[in-house]
Amino acid sequence: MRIDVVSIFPEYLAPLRLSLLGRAQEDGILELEVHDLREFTFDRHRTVDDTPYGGGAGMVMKPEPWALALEAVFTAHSERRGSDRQTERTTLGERPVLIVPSPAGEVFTQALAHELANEPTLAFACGRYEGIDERVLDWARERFEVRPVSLGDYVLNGGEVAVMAMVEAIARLIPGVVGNPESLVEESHSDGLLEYPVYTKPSSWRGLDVPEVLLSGNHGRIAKWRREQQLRRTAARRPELLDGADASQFSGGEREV
Ligand code: 6GU
Repeated sequence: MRIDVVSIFPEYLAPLRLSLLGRAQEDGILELEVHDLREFTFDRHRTVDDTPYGGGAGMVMKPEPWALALEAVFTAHSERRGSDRQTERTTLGERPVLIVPSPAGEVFTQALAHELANEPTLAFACGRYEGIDERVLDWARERFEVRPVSLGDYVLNGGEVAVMAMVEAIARLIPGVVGNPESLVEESHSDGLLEYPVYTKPSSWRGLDVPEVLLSGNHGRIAKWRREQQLRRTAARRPELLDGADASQFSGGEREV
């Protein structure tokens, strides 16, 4: 997968070169390019923002640098998707996806991460200040499938931290990025529920014991206990998730994976 990020703070994205994602880049599974929006300005002060029409607090990101930056990204993605098309990985006429991190976007979920992990290319446009001139999104829709996406109901200073979270959630679903694909199956949200609690050695630590069932070696009992823990934890912490979960999956018997 090819991922392009446009930001006025490219250094903010440096941690995406570490750990599993860093390895994926070395292995050629993931290609990550971070672009400095200011490279697409031509004035002495490399200006990327201006005052909002209609008044109000803060500054708004100017459209011109964004158009140039996104054109450069679009060209790279077209070439990539063109070569993918020959190997039938892309459907003709599909626009590349452009994610615009914003607290005013649709909420990022594991389901959306899975959907985006199937794309051959992804672009992210990191806004700062009060946001990007809305016309940039309208203009970009002619080339990209534009999706404003939020991490949740709170406000960050800009899109960079949100992009780190989204890129990590998406990239780890690409085959080969996480060493043991089994670990993707039993984690939180993979079946619509929170994951069960986990323990390791020693079996008794500072007077606290690992639940006896986990030491029993009885795989049926362990699976049942874990399923109950998932339901109990989800009911306590995120009851709204239970409405969407398929209850029949948890009514007994072996867990389906
Ligand atoms: Cl994606 N961006 C910003 N700036 N704030 C957020 C967010 C995104 N998601 C939650 N808060």
